[in-house]
Amino acid sequence: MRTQVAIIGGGPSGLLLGQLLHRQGIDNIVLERKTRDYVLGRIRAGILETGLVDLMRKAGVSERMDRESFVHDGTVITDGNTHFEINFKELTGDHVIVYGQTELTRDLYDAREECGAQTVFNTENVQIHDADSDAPYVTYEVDGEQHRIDCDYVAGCDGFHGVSRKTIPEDVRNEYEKVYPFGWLGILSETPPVHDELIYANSERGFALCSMRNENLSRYYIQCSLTDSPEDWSDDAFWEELKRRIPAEMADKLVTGPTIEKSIAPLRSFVTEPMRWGRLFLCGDAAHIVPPTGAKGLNTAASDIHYLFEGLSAFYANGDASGLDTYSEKALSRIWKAERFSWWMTNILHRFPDQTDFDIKMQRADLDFLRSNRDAQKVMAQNYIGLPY
Ligand code: RFL
Ligand code: PHB
Repeated sequence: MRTQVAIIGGGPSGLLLGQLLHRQGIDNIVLERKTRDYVLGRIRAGILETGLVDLMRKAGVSERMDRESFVHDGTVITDGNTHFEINFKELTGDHVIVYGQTELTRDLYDAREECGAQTVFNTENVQIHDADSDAPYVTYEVDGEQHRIDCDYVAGCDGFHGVSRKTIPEDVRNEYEKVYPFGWLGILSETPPVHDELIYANSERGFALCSMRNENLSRYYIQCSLTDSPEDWSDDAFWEELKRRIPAEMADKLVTGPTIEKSIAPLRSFVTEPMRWGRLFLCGDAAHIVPPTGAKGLNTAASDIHYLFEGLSAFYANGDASGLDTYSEKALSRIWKAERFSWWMTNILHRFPDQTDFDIKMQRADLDFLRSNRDAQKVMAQNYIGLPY
């Protein structure tokens, strides 16, 4: 088989790139290790920046998102029993939207099927060959049978555990990592959200987040120990702990009910440099991870896709390779700022096991400054709604 761009990974990064390229008449094949249903079963991000929304529109897949998503003009931050609002709209003129990653991915799969672009599921043993030559190719197996795709470029969109990043030789790769000493226990429940904006809560008992998917679907998280497993937490225990971590007036309004999903995610900051090696380009979680506190994971994946798409479009339109040559530099410059923001949000809102009284005073001072200083709020809002591409 031959294609112009071989895309490894059928998560949001790979699918969005595939759709943008397809609209531009650039042939591509997506290789996905799992099934469509498996990918759609993963409950992940919920907050989309305008940059990602615009890319979905450009890819022609925004119809349902435009209809069903919810605009959020601000967010609430709590410190113990007190709270304050960061009003994105007033501070920046922009907003974020709530639209689940699951729905976004479903829209992209539907569009891909509709336009007849090729996706191969259940691929095993994917290998990228000769990425540092002019003639790269990808091999993989399905049901024990070996296949080969010759291509011009390979987009490594296969997430943190994929093969693409590891294809770059170790002596070329620089990896930067910070692993946090706690996780997030997340639940989904068919209950109305406790508030119409997200609540990021700092409490003595640890962090909590009240998020949502729609008027009757809430997403809540609490900071938990890395040794916990979801089975350790009954629904009642989860709700009780969440109530203790948010201000009493909010806890009183919380509607509880059975959970329909419960999982634990570890928190990590990670960046690999460079994001390009020869004709291989890394995008999204394959190249970088942020702790979810700043809601930046999917949104940084989107900015990578923007830069790569612009580079590939210019190359196929008129042979101009300058966008591809500067891909890694441009993507990383934005990534590091999102890394900083996510790290900062994580630091000011969580309890750390080795935190001293001094550290807690510093956290309080940071929150107090944010509560009372409009410039600090503006910086926070600019980062949250997403830095320009
Ligand atoms: P994905 O989604 O991991 O998709 C990679 C795909 O590649 C496939 N794959 C392979 N395919 C072929 N061959 C191989 N060898 C392969 N190895 C892997 C996988 O099966 C998969 O389908 O990466 P992608 O596309 O870069 O997307 C990144 C986002 O999924 C991720 O950054 C976000 O979910 C992070 N995130 C959030 N991001 C936000 O922007 N806003 C949020 O509110 C937000 N909340 C979250 C989050 C992530 C979370 N978890 C569980 C990590 C909340 C949570 C709890
Ligand atoms: C979510 O709704 O899943 C969500 C929202 C905001 C975050 C992280 C996760 O910062």
